[in-house]
Amino acid sequence: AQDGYKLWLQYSKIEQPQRAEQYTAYNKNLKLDTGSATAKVIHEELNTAFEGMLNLSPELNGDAPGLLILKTSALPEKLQNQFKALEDLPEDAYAIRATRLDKRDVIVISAASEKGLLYGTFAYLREMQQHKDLSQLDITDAPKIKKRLLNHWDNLDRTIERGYAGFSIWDWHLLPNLIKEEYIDYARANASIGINGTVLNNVNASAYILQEDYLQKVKALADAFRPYGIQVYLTARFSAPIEIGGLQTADPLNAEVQNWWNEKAKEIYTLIPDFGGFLVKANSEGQPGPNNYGRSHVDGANMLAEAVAPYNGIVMWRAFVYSDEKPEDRAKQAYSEFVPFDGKFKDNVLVQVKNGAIDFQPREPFHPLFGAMPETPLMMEFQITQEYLGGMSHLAFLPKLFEETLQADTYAKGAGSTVAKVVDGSLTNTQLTGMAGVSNIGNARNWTGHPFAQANWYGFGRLAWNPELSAKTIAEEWLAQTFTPNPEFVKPMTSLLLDSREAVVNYMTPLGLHHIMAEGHHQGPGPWVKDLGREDWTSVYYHKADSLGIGFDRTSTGSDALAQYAPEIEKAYENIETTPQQYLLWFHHVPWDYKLDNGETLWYNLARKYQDGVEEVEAMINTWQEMKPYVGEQVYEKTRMLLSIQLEEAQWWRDSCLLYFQQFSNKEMPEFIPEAK
Ligand code: GCW
Repeated sequence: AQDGYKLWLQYSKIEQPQRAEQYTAYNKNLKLDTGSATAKVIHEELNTAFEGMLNLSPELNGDAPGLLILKTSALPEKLQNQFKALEDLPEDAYAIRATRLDKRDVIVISAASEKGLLYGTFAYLREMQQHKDLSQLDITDAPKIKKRLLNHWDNLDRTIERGYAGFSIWDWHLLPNLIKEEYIDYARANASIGINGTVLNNVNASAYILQEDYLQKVKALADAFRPYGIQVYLTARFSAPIEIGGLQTADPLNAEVQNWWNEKAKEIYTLIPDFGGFLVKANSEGQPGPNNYGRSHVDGANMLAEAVAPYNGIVMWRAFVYSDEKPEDRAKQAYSEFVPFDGKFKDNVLVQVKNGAIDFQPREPFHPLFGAMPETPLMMEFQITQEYLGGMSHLAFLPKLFEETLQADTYAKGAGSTVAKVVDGSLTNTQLTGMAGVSNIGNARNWTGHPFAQANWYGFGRLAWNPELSAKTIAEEWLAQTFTPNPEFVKPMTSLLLDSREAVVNYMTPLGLHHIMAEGHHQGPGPWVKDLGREDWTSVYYHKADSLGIGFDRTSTGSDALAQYAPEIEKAYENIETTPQQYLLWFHHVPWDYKLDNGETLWYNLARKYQDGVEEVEAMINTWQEMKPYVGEQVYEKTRMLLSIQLEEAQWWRDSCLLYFQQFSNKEMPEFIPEAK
């Protein structure tokens, strides 16, 4: 059944006779050194894939191989020259070539490392699943980012913070003894898109994960993931020395505390020699941290960095801070706090920064920290789970959002200094680079709840490998592999995916509005939310609607958050006329009668956007109806029902936001807005 369990690794039967013939000719005889655990994984994957696509069990290491998967050093001498390019690339790089060997047409997949061979194999299978002509293959590819990580916000009781796909897949109770099939399929899926690390537990951390019994469970997972090139990481609760170590303090400058972390690191690395390191949320939303002891983020991060440094571990220190005391615009606080620390962190520390300065909104300008800390490796944190984009019920293709942030220009070193170049290190020649995605996976049968949320996991992985990939390419790849490469399906569905995120922006937070979601769970509208005990948590604070207008003045007449951006941006956005419309209300408090480019007022345009959002969901529903012949019954029905929920909720957003804002604008509802139900 097409219940979605197999994700994009469907390996559906190839019906087209010419393709099937070509694929069988290449793949029926396979040369592969199966000595290592990773090589065994490669062999198994090929068997599964060829069985599914071609009904073929390839012969292994016979006389006349059509597919050779060999480290470059093990290639027949006459082929070595064709793979020279790999010498200058990172060891995860691979090359795939259709070539000739002993008068035969062959495909060669080669790499310097076993991991490279694994990635090359998955890339090859990706081509096959898209029904590409193999006789022209000539691909050389290398990851542009070193640490490509999922962040699970999974708690030890298996609830997931902001998770919409069931409970955690980590079955702590049955670990370390039971290694579930799901763990292996999880590893396969991640390896297939180049993800090479996973932080198993929530950043709002429990210290218990660091206790001996839990570390045994973590070790079992690390052992299961290792052949797939996936390292395991944990979050470190800053107060763990007190909570599980029996110390009086967690002060990072206290020798006993330092010693406790050093010993803890030693204990972990004895069990898990390739443990990746720690992710830390400190002094943020009530979490403990170095500030509790009058110490800085640098003191805290460097202490942990020292503990894991002897084992090549890293520390990912989050910049998602906004202090309880300071009345400053929340959008400014991370920058204010972290920029002075530039260059002060140890070499094995990355500062992990969310894509925007507020919090994973449907649309945010890029975080001003990108480009502002040239002496510090900055790791991108995207949210794959849809905390603010409709949770489990809305179809929103996030690679479009990720692409928008990555391609934004920071101007840090003049025009063309994109966020992607900050994150991949090329702008400042930074060696340690990373990208994290807050996972949307749970124990749902199809992993992600919404069938189309799988595309966001897929897209995140592809962009972590290569942040220059386009959302369009990702959509096409994912659709072809998950459903069918038939262009009559892929073409309209690619448009649907690419437009879907803008639809959400339109019916939730058009024209630069943000954080007007309902309180706490963040699902559905709540522009009226006030008095949450702190001004910077209330929706009213973000939209600031009053009789004069709407929007948050972040120019020099307001919070001046704009001054945190490069002068090119600051200058353009300081002026309402030259501010991109999509960020209008992010940076300006705009009069209701202000005329936008189309000559209509702000009020009119706001209403228009909300209505556009609703109509875009209607269009999605129509497109989906036409896709019925191309997809399985189960996924068709499920998506159809989810889209109808999305439509209702889009209408709810439109009606409630416009009715609420109308109290301030005092204007008639434009005629295209249907009467609210
Ligand atoms: O997005 C907000 C969420 C919190 C989350 C926090 C963070 C893990 O509402 O649930 O906590 O950000 O990123 O730390």
